[in-house]
Amino acid sequence: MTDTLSASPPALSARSTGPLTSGDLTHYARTGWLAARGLFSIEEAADIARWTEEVCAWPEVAGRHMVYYETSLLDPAAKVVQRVENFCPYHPAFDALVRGGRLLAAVEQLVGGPAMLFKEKVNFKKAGGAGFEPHQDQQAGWSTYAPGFVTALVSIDRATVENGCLEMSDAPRYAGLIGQEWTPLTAAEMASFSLIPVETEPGDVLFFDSYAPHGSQPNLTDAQRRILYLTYNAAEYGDHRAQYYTDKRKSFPPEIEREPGKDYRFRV
Ligand SMILES: O=C(O)CCC(=O)C(=O)O
Ligand SMILES: [Fe+2]
Repeated sequence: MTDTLSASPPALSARSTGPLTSGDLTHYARTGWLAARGLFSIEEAADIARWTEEVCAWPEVAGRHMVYYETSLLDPAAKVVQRVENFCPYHPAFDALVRGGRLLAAVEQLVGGPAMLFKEKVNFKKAGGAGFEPHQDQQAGWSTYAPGFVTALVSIDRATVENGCLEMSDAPRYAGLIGQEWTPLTAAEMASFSLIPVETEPGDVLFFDSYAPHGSQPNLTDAQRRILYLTYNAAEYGDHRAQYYTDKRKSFPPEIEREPGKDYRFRV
């Protein structure tokens, strides 16, 4: 495990101009993540919340945006939306926010050059929504597409310890996998660090790389905790978004596209 410990960021150096400060870049280089407080205003966060409601109101059609459900931990009779993916092609305002402006500029500072969108999703974590076992996002088979990614977490609602905010590693930045693909981190793999809750307000953006260990608790409150997750890779590694969603539709399709009787399991 120690051979994947890195004091300096892998491969690419940070760009100096953009919305992130040199203090932000230093924090990211040291830990693999950083919290950019108030990157979006309350008004902008309200726009994002409204667009999210628009996306939720769309009728589900096979082959289009992808809606996933879970059973509420608070009410076994309630099936609730867990997440929606692949909506940018159908929502121009969301698309402009995600593929341009401050978010892309910040990500390009972090990767040190042009960046491409890899995937986009909203995790709803409705009342009774499950938590996430500690993992590195790269464990979800992402190495097929690129050697590393940066995710921007945009808080739509306030995310707190009570409703299952993200928890980030207090370890120095990792430059590689510390666990196995397709399975959460084990206690032994997490022996040298702890996960620290990072609460976020609407408009805050938490950037983290795909080797930064993280997880979250369930939401046992009575209100949803919506978070937008936007994942990018350095453009030099190519544009893999369409292939990623083609592959995901096959391996873990949204419910509307599933074959009856077949067992589909979320792994990491
Ligand atoms: O939304 C959360 O609480 C964590 C989500 C996460 O880590 C993921 O979807 O990879
Ligand atoms: Fe994750």
